[in-house]
Parts: sequence; C-alpha cells; structure tokens
Amino acid sequence: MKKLVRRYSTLGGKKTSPHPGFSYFGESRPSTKMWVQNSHLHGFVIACLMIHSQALKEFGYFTYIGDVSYDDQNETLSVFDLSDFMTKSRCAQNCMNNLQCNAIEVCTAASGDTCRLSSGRRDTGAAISGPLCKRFQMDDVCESEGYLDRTTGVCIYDRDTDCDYISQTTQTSGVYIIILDGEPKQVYCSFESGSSWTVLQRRIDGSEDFMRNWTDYEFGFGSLESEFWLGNKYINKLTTDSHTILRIEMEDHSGNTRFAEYTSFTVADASDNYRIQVTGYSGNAGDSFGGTCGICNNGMPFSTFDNDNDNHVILNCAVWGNGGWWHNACHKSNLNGLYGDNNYGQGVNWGTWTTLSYSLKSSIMKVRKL
Ligand SMILES: [Ca+2]
Repeated sequence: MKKLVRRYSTLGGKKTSPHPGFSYFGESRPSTKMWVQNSHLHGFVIACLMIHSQALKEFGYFTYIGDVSYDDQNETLSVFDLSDFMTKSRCAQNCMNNLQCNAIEVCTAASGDTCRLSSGRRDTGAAISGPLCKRFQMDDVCESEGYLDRTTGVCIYDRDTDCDYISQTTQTSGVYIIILDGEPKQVYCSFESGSSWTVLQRRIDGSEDFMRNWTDYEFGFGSLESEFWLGNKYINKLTTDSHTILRIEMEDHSGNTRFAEYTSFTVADASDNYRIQVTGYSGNAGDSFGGTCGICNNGMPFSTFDNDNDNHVILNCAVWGNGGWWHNACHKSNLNGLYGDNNYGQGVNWGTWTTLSYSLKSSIMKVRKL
C-alpha cells in the first residue's frame, strides 16, 4: 500500500475528529480532554504554541477511538503494569516522550491491568475478539485517518477515502474531507437513494465569478456550499479513481428540470490539458457534449482565457464564452459561462435543451463510482 505524505504545517484548517461520537480519555468526563501534567512538557508545548499555535493547540491530548485485541501487539512499543505509581496519566506522559508513540492502550487481562505504548494509527483495524484494550489516540492535526509522523512532522495517509466511504457513517449531504490520492480534500458529497455523488460544479445564482484563469480552474474556486468549480486536478484524480459516471442536472427559469448522464466520463491529467472523454449518454436534456462537430466538446482539452487550447483559429473561446471549459470552436455546452447572459454562446448553456441563446438558472455536475 502506497504511503503519501503531506506537511502538516500547510494544513491550516481546523482539526476534524473522525470519531465525534466517542468520549475522551477519562470516560467519566466525556466533555473534557485529559491534559498530561508535566512542567517540562508544558514548557515545550508553550514554546511550540508560540511557533505554531494552530497546529499544536491540541498536542498532548488523547482521544478514545475504539478497542483493539489484547493479543494484537504488533504495534506495541512497551508495556507497563498499571499501579498507584504507573497511572494512565504517567503512561500517556511516557507516550508523549517517545516520538514513535501515537497511542496508549489500556488493557484488562487475567494477569492484571496494563497500559502499553503503541505506534498504532486511528484505524483500529479488523474485527476483534478475546481480551480487549481501549485505544486512546494522541490527537494531531492530520485529518480523517491520517496520522502524524512525530519524528518528521508529516501527516501520513495510508489509504484514500471518498464519498462512498463517508456514506458509511452518514447520509446527510454536505461538505466533507476525503483523502484523494493521499491528500486531504474538501468536497461536497451528495447522498441520494443509496448513491454517493461527488459534486464537481454548481451554478445557482451567479454569486461566483467563473471567468477565471488556468490555475483557478486547475485547483478549484468558489464555495462548496454554493457556486464552485472543484478543480481539474481533483476531477482528474476522481475519474482516475473510478468516479466515472457523470450526471448533469439543470433547471431553466420556469422551473423545468432536465438531466444528462454519461456512463463513462474521464478527464486527463495536466500533461494533456485535462482533456474530456464522455460516452454512454442517457437523459432528457440531450447530449451537448457528444458527437463529432466543430462545436462538440467531447475529446477536447480544457481552455481558459489565459490558456487557449481550443480549435477556433481566431477566437479565444474561453474569453468569448465567458468561462473555462472544454471548448472546441467553440461549444455546444458552456456551463461555466456568464450567469444570466442570454447572448448566443455567452451564458450558462446546454445547447441541446435550451439552445445557446438561453442561460440556465442552475446546473450541477457530479460523479460517482460504477
Ligand atoms: Ca482559439
């Protein structure tokens, strides 16, 4: 399994607990976290707080994340018998002092209660049986199931996640962090009738400017709760990761809704300018991507006002059409066009439904796995 890393100092965002339902260390006080008492450590933490208060704010806290088997000691670094002297608090302190340690595990066995230091991650692994240990994970700034390599200060993610993964714990559509190609990424997951969609694009009110440059379209812009473009870099990663069913839902200004769905949708990587390939149309909005024609968008690389990869020898179609898109010469679809602009080819267009002289009220583009 490949390991991908990311420096936590660039994360910036607020830590999101993957296990919000669990209580913290010291289960009798579920709303309070345990602070490891140690003046030397305090000094260290305060010094670090001055350097990076956000990243280290929760350093030194442990959170109960679930149980592991007593017999599973693959990640055990050392074991202490619990006593009046070797309390759970001292055990946690020992973990803090050992950079290999990511968690403590408090075990109850016939031979007595123990506390062991573990290099274990947040994922407590396979089904368990026999005597159990409670794992208290050291909190860090790494999102999802990522964990901090404390010797290097780098967040490591052992596996990718997606909206299907999120759906195992919730069916409420909204913004979630997934691990996409080893990196945390915020996306909008839409859970509908047992399907988990990842939203790529949304237009609803013209609040966002879609006349953006190549870099903006590459890394995304806008608000995931409102109007946005997820980013070609991430769309490529999603389609590479089997999210190849594309559904586009649109609404006109009279409240009529139509859709176009494709059984296969891929977007190439940056070396091929995020070229689109779609096949397998179904729906009632018509296929404004497909076909072979001078304005057909299928098979075209992406273009923006500062990167003209279209087939029009005179026009820069991204300038003429008011947005980045897989322009040809120029387009039969133009969902990133200027909101509210009904001039031919300038607005939020889906030509096979409302013609290129009608700017739609809303559009949403989303993908899911087969
Ligand atoms: Ca051109």
